Amino acid sequence: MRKQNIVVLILLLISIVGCNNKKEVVLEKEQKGAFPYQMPEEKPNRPLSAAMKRNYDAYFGVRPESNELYTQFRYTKLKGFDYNDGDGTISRRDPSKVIFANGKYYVWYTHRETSVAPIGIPRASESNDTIPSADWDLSDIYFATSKDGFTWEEQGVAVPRAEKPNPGHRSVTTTDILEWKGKYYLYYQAFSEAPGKNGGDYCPVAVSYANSPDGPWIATNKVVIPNGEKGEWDQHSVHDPFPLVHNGKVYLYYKSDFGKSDTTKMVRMHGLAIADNPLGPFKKHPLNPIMNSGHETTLFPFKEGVGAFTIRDGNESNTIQYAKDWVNFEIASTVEMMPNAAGPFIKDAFTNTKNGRGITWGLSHFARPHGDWKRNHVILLRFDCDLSQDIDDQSMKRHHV
Ligand code: AAL
Repeated sequence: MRKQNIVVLILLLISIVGCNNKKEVVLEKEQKGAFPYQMPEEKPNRPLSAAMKRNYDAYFGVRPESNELYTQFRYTKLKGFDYNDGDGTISRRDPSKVIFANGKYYVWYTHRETSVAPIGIPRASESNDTIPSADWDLSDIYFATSKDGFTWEEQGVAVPRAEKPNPGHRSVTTTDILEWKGKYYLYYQAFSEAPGKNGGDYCPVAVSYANSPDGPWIATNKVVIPNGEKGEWDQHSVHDPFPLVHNGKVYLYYKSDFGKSDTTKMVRMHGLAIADNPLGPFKKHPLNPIMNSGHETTLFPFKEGVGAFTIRDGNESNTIQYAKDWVNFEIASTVEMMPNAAGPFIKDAFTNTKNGRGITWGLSHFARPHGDWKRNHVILLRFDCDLSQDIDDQSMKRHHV
């Protein structure tokens, strides 16, 4: 009897497997033939090539023509900043987000005014205080205002270099703005030695605050986002602080240049630090780094999550990414000609929104517009884009340029 049962069981198994194969065969027979003219909206239940599988997967799940997080970028020269500056001795770079207050737009940025130092000079040492070692060495933070976002008026220094030995006495750069309970906070890279000395831009982040965007700014002379401990990914550089308000807290995203110290092998990734109070203490997220590519940080609340520009460096450069939980980023689209160091105008950057509207313009920077790589000179530009829930015809987004 037992033997018969085993034989029956084996025959049953063969028939099931056979049926399945038959089902596979039946599917192929039913679906045989060219891919249909009207592209199926949903992933069709038929044998697909790797490329067509990707066409329906999360990464490419939404084609650019209907992807709210796809955009092209347009650039406009600004009026009011003297682009020539004589022989280009003034560099303006790494603009903050743009805010609107007192009936006008405000932006803050790194401003370096020194004799023109050719690129590639031996990295200046601490003693060599007159020759900048980079576009952002020996810099101060300036601000400018505008009525329309195209014509700007430079207002002068907002945050000067600190007094020795306070953090930032060598250079204060790459700032960003937070508005919180009626006060304003500028976070910035606080260099205490020449950027590039010993091969890396070693600096933490410090903060100054004011009751008005016009200042006066009071320096806390305190580091609020310290370098990581020795051996941690962000032990050297904490760059590009980018604060937003989410869940009633300050979410401050930043970038670190880490790994090999010489710039050709440097790895650049982004981290997140969160605080209940703009002056800290900030707690670095345990999942850091939370983005594996990119350079300067640019993010924007979008629906319940946050969008991010991933520019220039890394496997996922030239993408726009999205994190529903503000921590775990997925690729939402691949784009081109992304703005460097973009500081967008974000209506709901600080409103603790649960439905971010997105962005359509801001300022960015452009290096060596004269094409002479031996001459440091960086200028500010305006960028326009279509990363907004308020654009009614998403399909038009591919036909701007
Ligand atoms: C920028 C930013 C940081 C770096 C340097 C100035 O693009 O990534 O600020 O230190 O370059």
